[in-house]
Amino acid sequence: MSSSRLDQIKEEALLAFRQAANSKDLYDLKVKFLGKSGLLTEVMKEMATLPKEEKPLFGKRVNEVKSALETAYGEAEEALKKQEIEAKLAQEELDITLPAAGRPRGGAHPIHLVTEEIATIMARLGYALRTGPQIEKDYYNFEALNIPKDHPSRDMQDTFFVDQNHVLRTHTSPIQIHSLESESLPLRVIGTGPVYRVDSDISHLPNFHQIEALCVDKKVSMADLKGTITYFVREFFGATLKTRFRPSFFPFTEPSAEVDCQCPICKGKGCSMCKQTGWIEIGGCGLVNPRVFEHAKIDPKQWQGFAFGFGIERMAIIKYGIPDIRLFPENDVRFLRPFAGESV
Ligand code: 2NL
Repeated sequence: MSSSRLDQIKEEALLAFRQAANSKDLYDLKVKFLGKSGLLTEVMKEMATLPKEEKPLFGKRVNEVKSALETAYGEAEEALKKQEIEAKLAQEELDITLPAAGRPRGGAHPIHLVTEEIATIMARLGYALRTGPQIEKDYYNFEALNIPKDHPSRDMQDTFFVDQNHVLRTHTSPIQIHSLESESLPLRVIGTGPVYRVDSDISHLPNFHQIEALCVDKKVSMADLKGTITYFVREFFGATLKTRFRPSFFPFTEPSAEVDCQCPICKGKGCSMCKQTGWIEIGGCGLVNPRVFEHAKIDPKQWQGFAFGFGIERMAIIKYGIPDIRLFPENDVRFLRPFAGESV
């Protein structure tokens, strides 16, 4: 009786495993036939009622059936899993042409763009770009530039001191001093980068940017300086704008001048940017003071030079009509995006 019951369970289980509609049903069948209180366990319990001599053979048969069912279960499980994955894949449609969620692109900062533009214009005149250290010895920032010991810029109130002998450079001129010391003459370089001053109000930042040009050659004159700046202003601000020079003073140039150009916003007619004057100051210039050459061990009787310097924030403000210098370090994307060539 037990033996035929065993065959019956086996046939029933094999059929049921094969016909299971999904993994869940199949698992329930496993519990029903092979589980701790399943049918096969029940049959095993009957073994106790058998005569002693039939027990080994019966036990062997139960084990055979058990292993046959386990194999069948494994096969059925695998087949169902495969089926289920295929059904899922057929149902889930993956549209690889769908655009991904946008990721905003970065762009160059306007200070960087203006620096590049100035460097590109000056490169056409043969000027090479130099940067240099932002921490300078007192000598390079002041002494070599003929800035006297009692000059206000040497005061703690105006300059960030790193230690007694080192400062955060207050202008880009020390870059040019390094060039004078290390490069061969004649020389045409522009020095650019961040500079630092103890200064912070609505129109001044403690950290801003400058660009300076230095030309050293034989028989360099004020006419060369004016010609170079006039070319530069036309290229940078617009071909029709005039440039004018007003006498001024810098310790490192003699003679010295302030450079004005016709206001690029109103083209010289008068507006709020140029305070109705039609002119706007863009920087300073002059012929290299012979004392600067002497510091750099260059013979001022043999060599002359001119130099000029601009504030980069100021150039950008004038060119693009930017209302507030504090926008530059703020990094508000609404301000930066149009410069990066993206709409707001
Ligand atoms: C300004 C004025 C200026 C210079 C910078 C210079 C550099 C050397 C020798 C002589 Cl190594 N001069 N630079 C000269 C005149 C003016 O900058 O208003 N900058 C924002």
